[in-house]
Amino acid sequence: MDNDTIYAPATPSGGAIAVVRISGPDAHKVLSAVFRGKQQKQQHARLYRGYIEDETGRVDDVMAACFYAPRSYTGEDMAEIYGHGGRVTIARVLSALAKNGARLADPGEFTQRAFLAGKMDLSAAGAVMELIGANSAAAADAALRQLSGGLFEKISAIQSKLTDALAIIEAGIEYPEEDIEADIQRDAMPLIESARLGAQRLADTFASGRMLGSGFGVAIVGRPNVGKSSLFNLLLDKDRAIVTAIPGTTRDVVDDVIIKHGFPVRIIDTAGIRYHADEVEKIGIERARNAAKDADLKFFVIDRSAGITQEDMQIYSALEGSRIAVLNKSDLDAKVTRDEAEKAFGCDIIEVSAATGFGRDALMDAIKLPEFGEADDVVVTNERHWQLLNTAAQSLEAAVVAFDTADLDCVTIDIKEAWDKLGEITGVTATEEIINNIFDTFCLGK
Ligand SMILES: Nc1nc2c(ncn2[C@@H]2O[C@H](COP(=O)(O)OP(=O)(O)O)[C@@H](O)[C@H]2O)c(=O)[nH]1
Ligand SMILES: [Mg+2]
Repeated sequence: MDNDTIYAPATPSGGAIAVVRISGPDAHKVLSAVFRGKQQKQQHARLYRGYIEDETGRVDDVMAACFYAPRSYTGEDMAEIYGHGGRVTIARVLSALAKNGARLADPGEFTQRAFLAGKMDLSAAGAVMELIGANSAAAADAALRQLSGGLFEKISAIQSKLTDALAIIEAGIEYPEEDIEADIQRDAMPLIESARLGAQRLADTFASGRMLGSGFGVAIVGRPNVGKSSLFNLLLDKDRAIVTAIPGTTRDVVDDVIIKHGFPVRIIDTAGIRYHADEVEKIGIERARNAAKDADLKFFVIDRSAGITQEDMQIYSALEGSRIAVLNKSDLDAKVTRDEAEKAFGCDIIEVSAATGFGRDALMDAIKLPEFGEADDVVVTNERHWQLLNTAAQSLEAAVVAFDTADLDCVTIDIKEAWDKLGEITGVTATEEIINNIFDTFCLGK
C-alpha cells in the first residue's frame, strides 16, 4: 500500500541523538499518540519538547516537529522525533510507533514518495544516495549539483528542443498536400542537431564523472621484487600490502583510495609479472594484466640497482595507454641512468626510493587528474544515465539521417524515442520497475 503511514530511524544507532521520521496521512496522529508535550496542536516545522510514552510509561525525553503537506521532504504530512541514540531507547520509540498504526518504511521509501509527489526528479532522488556515499569532496559536489536539479535542467532543456521540433514536423504532416518538407527540415533540423549535441556533450562528461565513484585508477606494475608493494605503501602512507624479499609475495590485486585535491585516486598494487610462475601466481599475474589494462595510468616499476632486464622490456611493451617508468631503489648503486631509461622506454621517467621515501612527491605530481570544467558544471556520474544519453544521441543522429532517406513519420519516431530515453533519467518515462530498482539500493530512513 502506498498511502499508509511509514516510519524509520534516519540516523545510525549509537549516536548521541537519534532521528526518527514518520510520513503519511496519519503522521501527525501517530505522533500525538506517543508524544506528550505541552501543546496539543503543533505548528509547521517547530520543535517541541516532550516525552515519548508507550503503554508502560515514558520511554524517552525528546524534541519533536510536525511538517504539513506539501511542505515536507516527502510532500506528505510528516513528523520527526529527536531522541536519545541508545539502542534500547530507539527500539522502544520505534515499537511505540508500530503499535500506533505506522509501518516500518522500506529502504528509500521516503525519497521514493518525494519523487512520486513531484518534490524531486528521479536524477535528484538518485543523487541523495550518491551524496551519502561520496568518499571525496569532488564526488559530493557532483551529487549535490544533481540533487539541486542540475541534471534535470539540462535534460529538460534538451527535451524542450525536441518537443519544438516535433511540433514543427507534426504541423507539416497534417498538411501533406502542401509542399513544405523543405521548410520543415530547415526549421526542425537545427533543433534536433542542437539537442543531439547537448545529449552527446552530457554523455561525454561521464569519462570524468565515472572516476568520482571508482576513483582515478593508477596501477603499479612490473617484475617481482622491484618494490611495487613498497611503493604502494609509500603512496598510501601506510603498511597495506605485504613486502618481503621473496619474489612472488603479492599474488592478488590489492587496492586502496587516496584523495588528491578532493578527488579520489585508486592505487592498485599488482602481482609481479614473470613468465615462470606457479598456478596461484599465474592467476595473480592474469589479474595484474587486467587491472593494468583498466587503469587510467600505469606506474611501470623497475629495480634500477638490477638494471633493465629483458623481462622488464617485455612487460613494458605489453602495457598500453598512459604509462610512466619508475626507477626504484635509487638509494642503491644504480645500474641504469635516467637517460638510459628514457632511451629504452621513451616515456616519462621518475626516480624514486621506496626505502627512503625519495621521489614520493614526484609520483603524486605525475598523477594528473581529469579536468572538470567549471565548478558548477553538471557531470554524469551514473552509468545508466550515460547509456541513456548515448542512446538518445544515437536516435537523434538517426533522425537527422531519416530527413533525407525516409518520410517524416520515421523522423518523428526517432525523436520520440530520444525524448523517452531522456525521460528515463528524470523519471517522466521511467517504468515502475526502473524506479523500484533505483530506490531498492537506498538505505533505511532515506
Ligand atoms: N634498498 C631498497 N630496497 C627496496 C626498495 N623498495 C623495495 N625494496 C625491497 O625490495 C624487496 C621487494 O619489495 P616489494 O615491495 O615486496 O616488491 P614487489 O614484489 O615488487 O611488490 C623488499 O625486500 C623491499 O624491502 C628501495 O627503494 N630500496
Ligand atoms: Mg608485491
